[in-house]
Amino acid sequence: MGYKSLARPHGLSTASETLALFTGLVTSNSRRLPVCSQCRYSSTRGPGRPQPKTKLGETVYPTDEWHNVPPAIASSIGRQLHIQKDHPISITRSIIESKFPKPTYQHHNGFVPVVTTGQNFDSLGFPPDHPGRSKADTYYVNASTVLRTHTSAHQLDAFRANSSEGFLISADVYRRDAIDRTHYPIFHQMEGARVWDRKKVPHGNIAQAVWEDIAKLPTHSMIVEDPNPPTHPERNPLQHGHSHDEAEALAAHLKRSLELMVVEIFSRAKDAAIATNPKYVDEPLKVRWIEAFFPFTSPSWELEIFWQGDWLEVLGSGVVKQDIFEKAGVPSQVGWAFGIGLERIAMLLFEIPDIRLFWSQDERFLGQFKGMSDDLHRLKRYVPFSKYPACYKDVAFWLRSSSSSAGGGIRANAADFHENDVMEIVRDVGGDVVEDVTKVDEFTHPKTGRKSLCYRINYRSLERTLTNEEANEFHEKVSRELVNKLGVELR
Ligand code: FA5
Ligand code: MG
Repeated sequence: MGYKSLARPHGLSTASETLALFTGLVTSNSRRLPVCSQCRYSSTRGPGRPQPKTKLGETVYPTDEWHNVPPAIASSIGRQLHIQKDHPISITRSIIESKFPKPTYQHHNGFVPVVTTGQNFDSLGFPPDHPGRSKADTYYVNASTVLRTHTSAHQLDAFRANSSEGFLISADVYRRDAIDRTHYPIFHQMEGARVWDRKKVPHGNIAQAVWEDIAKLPTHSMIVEDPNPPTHPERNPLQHGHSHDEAEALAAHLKRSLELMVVEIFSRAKDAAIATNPKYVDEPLKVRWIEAFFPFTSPSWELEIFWQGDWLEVLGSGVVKQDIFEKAGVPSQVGWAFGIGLERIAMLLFEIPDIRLFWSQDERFLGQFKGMSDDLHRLKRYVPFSKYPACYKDVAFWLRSSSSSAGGGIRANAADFHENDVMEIVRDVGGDVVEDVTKVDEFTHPKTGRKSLCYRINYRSLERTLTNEEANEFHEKVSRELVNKLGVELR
């Protein structure tokens, strides 16, 4: 969802957003609909007509014009790869959990993915016009209910429960996103947090208490690039009410805790590589902290790991905004939080080359991890069973000019076109047979002002060789759906 790249600084949440947190029914200004928040009947629906509904997992939810959960996503709810025995996502979760042990950290793995917009956005101070709230980025069940886009949706509730100094929440999250080998519309995150209470630490000295806890953590010898100061007035501001010493101590505890987790993952990855290939030669590990922005932390950072020739972002983190502790009824607490992508870590750990593999039910994939949940010290790298040929096909189309009147459905004129709509159509038609989708051309006609786009789709099954006829069939259907659903004109 690019919370960092799309996000921008904002003020504290308004009274109506705070209310939304409790009711889960108030929607932001930009999304205000003619919907009665009591009965949830839209004025566009006549009286007596049945309210449309959808079943997700075991629960039936009312839907409205915000509903955009496609069947392929709805039917994957409940797979819960993060708790499936011997699944690499679940193994990865267990290893990370071992570095954040009980009772300091409580571990939660069963939170339901359907949450309110209050939980997913308002509670975290997302401004009403934040792009992450758009239907282009988020799966809406109805105007006030979404499939969580991140595990941070449970932060405020966990702080309110206040049942331990720290917690880990692992769960499936959902985003309308790009298609490539490190992005998938369903993935798994782990949220982590650690708090200290001003009223409980000696003399209220948070910085000292945190430094004492840092001294209890092991050290490590991994080389970490971290060129920036803990806070920066414009790029990474200190929060009002926090001293520089406090922010520095919290940053140091957060970073050491997460670095120790990375060291653990890589030492296991190395053992797994040697178990698979005794002649394996280790490559030097490169990690770096970079400054980031999230509406719910300040200062904030992302951690990147150099992997297969490129920097791969694995987590976002920061010092929790005091506003959240206040809303949670624990204003004397301060702390840090992080959100990590479990697929990305599992890909590093087992050298799994494509994120789609995690959804495979093929024994040639799943069979390779048998028994590992019970013995986390006996990991082996994934051995690709085959690489089937790629089949590239291009589709080029004109968007409607902004002035042309649009009919029903999503209509792609230049102003409201969103690339994620293309991604979803491709995904709906091709499913996991699509490896990636990239934009290869874009131009605007100098006379008519119309915009043309060209996307290249790579059809490649993980499990078998596709025939050219099959790929053509997928591609023709994609082209038809682009016309039907987006109203584009094929070139
Ligand atoms: C977040 O989701 C924040 N909630 C993280 C956070 C938590 C920040 C607590 C501060 C405090 P972001 O959108 O960057 O941030 O996603 C976090 C991680 O999820 C990424 O670093 C990446 O590892 C993973 N991720 C994001 N999008 C995808 C995707 N489409 N497929 C697989 N993994 C993804
Ligand atoms: Mg990010």
